[in-house]
Amino acid sequence: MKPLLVVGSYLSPYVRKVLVCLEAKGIPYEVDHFAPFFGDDRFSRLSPLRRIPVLVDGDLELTDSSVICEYLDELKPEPALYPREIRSRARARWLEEFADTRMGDVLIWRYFNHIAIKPAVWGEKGDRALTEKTLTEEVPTVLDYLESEAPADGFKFSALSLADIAPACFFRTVAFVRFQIDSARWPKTAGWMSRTLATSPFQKLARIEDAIVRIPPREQRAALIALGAPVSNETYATTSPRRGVIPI
Ligand SMILES: N[C@@H](CCC(=O)N[C@@H](CS)C(=O)NCC(=O)O)C(=O)O
Repeated sequence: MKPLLVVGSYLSPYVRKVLVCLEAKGIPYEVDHFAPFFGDDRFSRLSPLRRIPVLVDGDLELTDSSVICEYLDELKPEPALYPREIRSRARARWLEEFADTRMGDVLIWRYFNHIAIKPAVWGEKGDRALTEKTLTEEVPTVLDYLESEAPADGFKFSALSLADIAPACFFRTVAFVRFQIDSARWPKTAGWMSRTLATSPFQKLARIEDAIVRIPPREQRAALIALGAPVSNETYATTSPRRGVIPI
């Protein structure tokens, strides 16, 4: 099987979702690693919203992590990453949507963006008042909701599924800026997420992520190659960043 191409950064929670699915299913892949802002003109055609991840499978080009994960689950059904039973399957999709929309907004755009992306990509200072407000007001509402959904042990729907993977992907990215779930206040969520992050797909990716997270974006590709990560020969990246399509 020719490796699929994943376009996007190893450090993105949405890209991680796709990579975890590929790893769990044992589907061969290569990664064109770059933050979305560095995409060239060809990237704008590949990803009309200039967002990552993109999956390229021959002449099929897909954007949006949920669309891609569903495609992968249909492409190689075992192990299933959405529950088979339709009510659980619908709930898993909801938890995935909650993670992508709400956790993306709170943890990535109103927190991680101001601590990591603005300085590293744009050379700008982040809004510290906003990150403080996010931590004290918004993050607890996210964690309260997850606590109401968290399983006391194991995974949300017995086997590992997108209901576990999607939220864990966001906590992994904010762990880069030292965010940790307060296990005294949200014990079930802390346990659920640490069990999910301890699974082998997450662990394998963590070794790669740890090797690049503290080095400048422009040096990360070379570091990945040195590490033996499955980096594509071709890239949709260029050297200077540009603003995205959707204002954030
Ligand atoms: N709903 C999309 C969201 C993807 C997304 O927002 N990706 C971020 C990277 S973490 C991105 O490309 N942002 C660039 C932008 O919004 O301009 C998905 O699930 O793939």
